[in-house]
Amino acid sequence: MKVGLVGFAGSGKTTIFNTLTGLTAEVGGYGAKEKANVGVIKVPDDRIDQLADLFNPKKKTYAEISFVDVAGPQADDPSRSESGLDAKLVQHMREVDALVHVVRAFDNAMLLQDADALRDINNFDTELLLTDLVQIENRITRLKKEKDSTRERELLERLKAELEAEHLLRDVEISPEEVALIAGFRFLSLKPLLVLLNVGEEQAASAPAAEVQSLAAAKHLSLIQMAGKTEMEIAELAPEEQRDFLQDLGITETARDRFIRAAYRLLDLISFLTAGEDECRGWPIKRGTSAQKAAGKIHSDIERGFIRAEVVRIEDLLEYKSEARCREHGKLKLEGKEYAVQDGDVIHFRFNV
Ligand SMILES: Nc1nc2c(ncn2[C@@H]2O[C@H](COP(=O)(O)OP(=O)(O)OP(=O)(O)O)[C@@H](O)[C@H]2O)c(=O)[nH]1
Ligand SMILES: [Mg+2]
Repeated sequence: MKVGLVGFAGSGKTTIFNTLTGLTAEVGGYGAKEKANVGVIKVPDDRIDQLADLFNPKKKTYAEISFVDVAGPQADDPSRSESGLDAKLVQHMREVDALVHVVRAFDNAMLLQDADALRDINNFDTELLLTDLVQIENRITRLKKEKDSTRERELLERLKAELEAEHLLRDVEISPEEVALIAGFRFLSLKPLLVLLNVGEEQAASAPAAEVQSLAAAKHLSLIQMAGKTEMEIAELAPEEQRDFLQDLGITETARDRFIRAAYRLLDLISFLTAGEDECRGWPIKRGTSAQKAAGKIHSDIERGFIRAEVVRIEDLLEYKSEARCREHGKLKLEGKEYAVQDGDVIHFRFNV
């Protein structure tokens, strides 16, 4: 899963990037377009460790989340509305599966404007919307020149009207076939978006402000709150020390763990597992993914030659200690292509080569 940390200059993207990745990229650039920060984390999963205790594999492989953090536009730059978002920033945003909008909710004397989460959430969404609108208009002009009046043009005209009515594409009803038709555009306002409120230390353990919660609810946005700077300092400590500092703040879970849960919820991800002497591994997939499609995560050959999935529940495998004993106790199920894979299924795929 690839996530982009986006938002206005000085909102704390690089600070959050450091908190989540444990890296030490330089903060305080204030919109200076230095190169993007890139980092990867492994998603902790006890179930992989438990399987590894059973199978003694050569390697354990956890799911990964990769982050890209690019300097943001100035929140108070009046020329921005004409020039739009920086092309390089847009390019980075196109490539990710989800956007995390880091919103400044702490005061900072270096910045002219006071913190105003509602303003920034609305303004950033408008930037996404305008970027999509320009892209759609360019494409429609092109199709008109080619005297093209296909399904694509009809759909783009409809989406254009929605954007002009200030509806973000993520809020517009688009059928799966239509989604496939426009997938190549990688529209920004269609991407799942998580709002990350970056607050001062004194609010580290409190819930997001009521008015921000209402806005998020009205806009169907997921919301998470973090005291970025404090949690970055904590993330730099040894794990044993981290717990004490978090407890003092009234927080029970690290910023990273909270973030991972929010990201999985946002993208509606679950994990199935594979286990053997070579490797024990977790595979994130969207909830409801069919067994055949899930097989494709491992290798396209397995998807193509899919015969069946042999499925045991992780609890049963841990209890009976082997697939053979699970089979003896009726705990191994044979499932076909269409089976909707469940979180915690341990799967062995049978396929033709
Ligand atoms: N008080 C406080 N300061 C913070 C917090 N998060 C970031 N800062 C400070 O705000 C300034 C900007 O933080 P950055 O993480 O560099 O912001 P950014 O979003 O990466 O900014 P650009 O890359 O310039 O777009 C730095 O001086 C940080 O130390 C926070 O939660 N509380
Ligand atoms: Mg930065």
